[in-house]
Amino acid sequence: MSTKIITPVDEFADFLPQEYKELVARGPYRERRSVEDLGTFKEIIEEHPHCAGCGVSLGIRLLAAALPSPEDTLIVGTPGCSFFGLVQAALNYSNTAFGNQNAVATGLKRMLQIRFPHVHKDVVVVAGDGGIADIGLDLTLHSWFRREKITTIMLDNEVYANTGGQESGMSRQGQVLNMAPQGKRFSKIPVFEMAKVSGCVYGARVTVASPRKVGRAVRNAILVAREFGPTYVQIFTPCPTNMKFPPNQTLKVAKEAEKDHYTYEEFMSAEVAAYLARL
Ligand SMILES: Cc1ncc(C[n+]2csc(CCOP(=O)(O)OP(=O)(O)O)c2C)c(N)n1
Ligand SMILES: [Mg+2]
Repeated sequence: MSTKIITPVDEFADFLPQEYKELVARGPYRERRSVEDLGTFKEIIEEHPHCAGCGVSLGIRLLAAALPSPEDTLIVGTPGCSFFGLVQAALNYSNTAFGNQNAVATGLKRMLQIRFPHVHKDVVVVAGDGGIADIGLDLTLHSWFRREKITTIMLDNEVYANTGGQESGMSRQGQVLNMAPQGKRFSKIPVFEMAKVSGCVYGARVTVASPRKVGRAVRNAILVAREFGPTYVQIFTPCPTNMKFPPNQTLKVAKEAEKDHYTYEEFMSAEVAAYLARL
C-alpha cells in the first residue's frame, strides 16, 4: 500500500506494458487529485468492461478521484458490477465473498492500525445496493454499531444489475425489472436513515449528476472515519441496461432523481461538524 508497489525496478522497467508505465508516470498517486482533475491523469489500467452509460463506472471514477490518500487506501468490494471497474482502477483493491465486505474491512482496518500506527491507512468499502442493503446488511450494521473506523460507499443502481435484473432492497416500490415482472412490492430500505441511528458519525446521499458533491462527500467521509468512526456515502448510479433508458441519459435520470427520491442530504455529529470546519 504505497507507491513502492507500483514502481518498477530499473532493470524491469523496459519490459512493462505501455499502459502500466503510464500508470506509474501519470497515475493518481503523486499529487493530490480531485474530481476537477478527472481526465488529466491515468485512472485505470485498461478500458473497463462496464456497459455504455453505466452509472456505477462513473461513481467509481468520481470516488477514486476524491480519495485523500490513494496510495494509502484499501478499497474492499464484493461481487457486483463495481467489481469490473475497481479491479482495473489504479487502486489497492480486495474483493470478498458476497456480503462480507464490512466484516473483512473491519479486520483489515484493525490490522493496518497495528502494523502502521503512525500512518492513516484508509479502508473504504465500495459495493452495490444488493451487497450492502440485502446480503451484507447485518455485517454492515454491526460494523457501524461497533464504531469501526471505516467508510462504506454504496453504489446504488436500485437493482441486482450484475446478475440480470433481480429486485434489491433498494429498488423502488412498483419498479418492474427483468426478474421482477410484477413490480417490487415494498419501498426502498432506508439504509441512509439506518446509518444515522446505527453509529455513523457522517453520512451523505448524492447522485452522479453532482460530481463535486460526490467528491466532497467521499473526502469528508474518509477524513472523518480516520478520527471518529464509521461513515457512509450513498451514491445513486443509474443503470441504463436494466432500467432500459438510453445510455446517454444517465446524468439526466440522476439529475431528475435529485428532485424526487434522491435529494441531497448530509448528516454529521456536532464534533464532526467542528472538525470539518477546522480543515
Ligand atoms: C453468496 C453469493 N450469492 C449470490 C451471488 C451472485 N451475485 C453476484 S453479483 C449479485 C448482485 C449484485 O447486486 P448489487 O450488489 O446491487 O451490485 P450491482 O451488480 O447492481 O452493481 C449477485 C446476486 C454471489 N456472487 N455470491
Ligand atoms: Mg445494484
